[in-house]
Amino acid sequence: MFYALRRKLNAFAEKLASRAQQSVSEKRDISPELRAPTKIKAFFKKEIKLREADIKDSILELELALLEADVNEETARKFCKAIKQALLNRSIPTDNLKNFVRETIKQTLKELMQTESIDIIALARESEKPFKMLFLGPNGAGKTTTMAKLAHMLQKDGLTTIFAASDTFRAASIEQLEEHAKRLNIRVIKHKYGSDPAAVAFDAVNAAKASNADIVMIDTAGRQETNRNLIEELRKIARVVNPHIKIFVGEAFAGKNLVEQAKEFDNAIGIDAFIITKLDTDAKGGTVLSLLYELKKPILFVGTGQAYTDLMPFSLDEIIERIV
Ligand SMILES: Nc1nc2c(ncn2[C@@H]2O[C@H](COP(=O)(O)OP(=O)(O)O)[C@@H](O)[C@H]2O)c(=O)[nH]1
Ligand SMILES: [Mg+2]
Repeated sequence: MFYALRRKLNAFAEKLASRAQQSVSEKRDISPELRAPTKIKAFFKKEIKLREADIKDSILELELALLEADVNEETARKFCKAIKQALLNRSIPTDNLKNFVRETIKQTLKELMQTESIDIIALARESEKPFKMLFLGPNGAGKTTTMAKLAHMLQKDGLTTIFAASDTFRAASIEQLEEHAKRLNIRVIKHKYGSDPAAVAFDAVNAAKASNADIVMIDTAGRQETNRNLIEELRKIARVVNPHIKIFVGEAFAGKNLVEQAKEFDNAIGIDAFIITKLDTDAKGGTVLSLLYELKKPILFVGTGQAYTDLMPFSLDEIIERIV
């Protein structure tokens, strides 16, 4: 038993190390290549201003790095423009030029993606009971799994959850939720397949009130494409139970499509925050940057595997570090 666990841990550590190695070696070189006039100035002065020609190649490499990480084209171009301005308008210390440029790039990216932050555990604690969370997003993104992970996390904080099986559309969705619930000792409110998801959510809220549960998590169906019926369904749930927070769950590697879907959901229903799943896969995470920039909503957590404990706080620094 002990050795099996040790082996598992070692294998995991190796996997992490090889991924870190890979991402470092795969990074593009975004160092500036000083042209003659700037080079000469740099020789004599403590600080210099870069010229467009000095950073042309770095900016191109940066744009490629962003595109390779799945940042969408338009967003990548906007990022590069802002970074170019930041670099051209600044005095750069000549003894630390490469580092300074890299840090300026990272800092500018960070500023472009700044959002408010939400402490969901504190919110849930302070809220009137039950705190109602609506989960939405495309099919297979990880909504149901993420709900289970989050309920597990909140459980450790002493908060009790009730699940609403409001995905009454996809085959086996109710059983999947019940399976998680059984393992975590959580109550599920369900109706039959094909029934009204809003009625399930309504019942779950009442059940929570009756049993003094802290939180209701409402699972919903996703379709491959956003579809009018789905949007209407979600709107109805939102109208009937008036959730405190609407969380869009999306996969890290879904790319441009995900940003478009998130925008559609946001326009139709209003999204308050994101959870991004599958960051343990090969996805570099550029989708996250596009989402943050285009929708300006906080990312509550990221999913990093299939276990209940694979739900981590989001770190913008870490994502940027993967790319530049
Ligand atoms: N590797 C990995 N797989 C995940 C993660 N989150 C969810 N999954 C898997 O993605 C698949 C779809 O998840 P599910 O919760 O059913 O998605 P839903 O259709 O949005 O409810 C399942 O096999 C999950 O185990 C994650 O962070 N990492
Ligand atoms: Mg599901």
